Amino acid sequence: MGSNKWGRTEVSFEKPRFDPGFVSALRDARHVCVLTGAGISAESGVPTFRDAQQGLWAKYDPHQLATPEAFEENPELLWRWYRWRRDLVAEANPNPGHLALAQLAELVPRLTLVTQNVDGLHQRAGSRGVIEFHGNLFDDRCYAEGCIIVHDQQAEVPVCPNCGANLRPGVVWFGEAIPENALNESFAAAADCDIFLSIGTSSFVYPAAGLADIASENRAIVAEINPNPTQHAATYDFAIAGNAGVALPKLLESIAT
Ligand code: BV8
Repeated sequence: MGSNKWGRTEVSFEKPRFDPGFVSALRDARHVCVLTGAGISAESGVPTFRDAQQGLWAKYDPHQLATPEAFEENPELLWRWYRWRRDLVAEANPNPGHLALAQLAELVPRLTLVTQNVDGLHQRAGSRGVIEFHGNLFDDRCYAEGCIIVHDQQAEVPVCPNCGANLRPGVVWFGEAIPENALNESFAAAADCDIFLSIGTSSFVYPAAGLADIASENRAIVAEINPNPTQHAATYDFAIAGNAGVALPKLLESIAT
């Protein structure tokens, strides 16, 4: 791990210890920008993208499935996959990591929460104004018009009542553009923040993974929380090696004292 002006912050599961410089910077921050990935929902029982898919989905690579090409080729298969994920997420609950981020928003002047996750668990934890960079698992959209459609169809592949095209889950697939508002708001927050916290993401998927670079180029302190340090850990100001559900509540305790 590289050295940096603050030193390295290692969090053990037993006695998480944060660098005092990090704690005071967070306590004094004017604007904190947080990016979360699948890892923050792992302790809620929602498998991450890198975790092996479960059961009958084990033989599928999500990076191949989450594409418009896969949907056009086999909409029935895609709908089975997304319904399986919806059922799994519906059984899940926000964990202490989600709850800590909702509390952090009350402790700092401004917090922007950008999530790559589509599970809605941040909102269920009480976070407001969540920027869903990759859409939401529970929205249905017309494949042709793009608009959200509320319906009660039970068909294997529901169709748009306006134009008859297939409906699709309201998520952003690989090769698709990020919703413009989400992109612009996230880029602006990353450029404005004093501290950028990257939590539970392998930082492989762009443009989400580029937010940390924007923050760093604008002189923000950049930190990650991940039990498995990412390929960026050595260049970040801090790399907190721990599970979000353990480290985030302890971090809140540190700044509240
Ligand atoms: C776009 C919704 C252009 C769907 C998702 C080469 C270089 C750069 C970019 C590209 C490239 N080739 C292709 C691209 C572009 C591509 C991309 O980045 N590909 C990657 C694979 C290289 N990106 C795109 O296509 C994006 N769009 O570029 O558009 C464009 C512009 C204009 C017009 C047209 C097009 C769109 C990407 C969005 C894809 N959709 N999700 C769905 O969910 O079904 S992405 C999906 O994968 C997830 O949403 C998530 O964002 C991502 C997985 O990332 P993570 O969240 O990081 O999850 P992962 O499993 O990888 O890691 C989990 C981490 O948690 C691990 O590090 C683990 O250690 C940690 N962890 C585990 N437990 C815990 C924990 N951490 C904390 N606590 C714990 N307890």
